[in-house]
Amino acid sequence: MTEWYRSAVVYEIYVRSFADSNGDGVGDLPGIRARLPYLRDLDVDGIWLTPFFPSPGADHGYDVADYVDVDPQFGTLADLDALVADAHALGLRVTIDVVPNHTSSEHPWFRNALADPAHPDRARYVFRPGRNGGPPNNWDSVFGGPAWTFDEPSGEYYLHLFAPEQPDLDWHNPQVQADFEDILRFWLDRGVDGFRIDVAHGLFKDRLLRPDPVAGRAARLRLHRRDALAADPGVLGERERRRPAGGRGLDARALPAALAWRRGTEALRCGGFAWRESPPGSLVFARGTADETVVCAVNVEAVALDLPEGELLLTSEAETADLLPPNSAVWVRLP
Ligand SMILES: [Ca+2]
Repeated sequence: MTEWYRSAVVYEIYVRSFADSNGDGVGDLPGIRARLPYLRDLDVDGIWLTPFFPSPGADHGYDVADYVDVDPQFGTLADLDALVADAHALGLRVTIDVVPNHTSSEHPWFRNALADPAHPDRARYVFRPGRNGGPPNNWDSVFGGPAWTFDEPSGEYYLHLFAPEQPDLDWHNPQVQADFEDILRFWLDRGVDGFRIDVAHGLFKDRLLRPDPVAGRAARLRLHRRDALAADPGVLGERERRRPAGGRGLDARALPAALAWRRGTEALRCGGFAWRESPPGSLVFARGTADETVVCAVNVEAVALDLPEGELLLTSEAETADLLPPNSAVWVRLP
């Protein structure tokens, strides 16, 4: 298998809004398919489709009720097959979201788990008795509040790192691991080239569910992760494209130039990755080869920071001088 994804520029498509083929006001798979030539002309290597699976929509499709089907508002499995075939004919890879940290509370597994505490599907989730009249531990939901919801009929709590409608799966359970092997195989057999794994960093919880010594950490981690994502040029281009004309930073006309810059920078195509020391409120990482090192600095705080020394390659702010403005990012080639 080739490791095409290591240097690929992937265009994220939010399925609901990208292109509506039938005029019902909701983006859909046939709409994306019709615009594949436009995406090829942007010179990207592939696309990433956000979740299009049947879902009640508690978290924009990141609450999946059926992992191996297409939500009717977005199309059908046949539409997906046609999209993949056309993309491949144009030389575009197709990656799709897989959401393995949690299911929808409407997934049949969770319905079974709630309906009967003795049902084997209950072991796919994390149900625990409370402690001292409260939840099993002090973990917070990324969306705010406790990461536990009380299931009154059984007298136990269930874990959800996100919304209560997104119960977490127990990845220590081999059945869950086998379930997702089957799900990945289903889509690979349909020709999908790869997956973007949602919440990949959070699948395996501490088996002992020990308390977090830093209360409230989940919400802060999320804030920083979002800003770090925006620091990647491939993502930055898409983010900036959505800004209205006349807004600050890059716009659609700058995207091909940003992609060309990325392809021409050896350190970004095949360099290693390392975090660097950085002041509080900032993130700095480097990618480099023996000949070249580029550094990305992200300022997530409200104060301006000194720019790294070197040649300024790309910035999210037009006015960057010697300081990195609040809520901005730069790429710098080190001398
Ligand atoms: Ca539509």
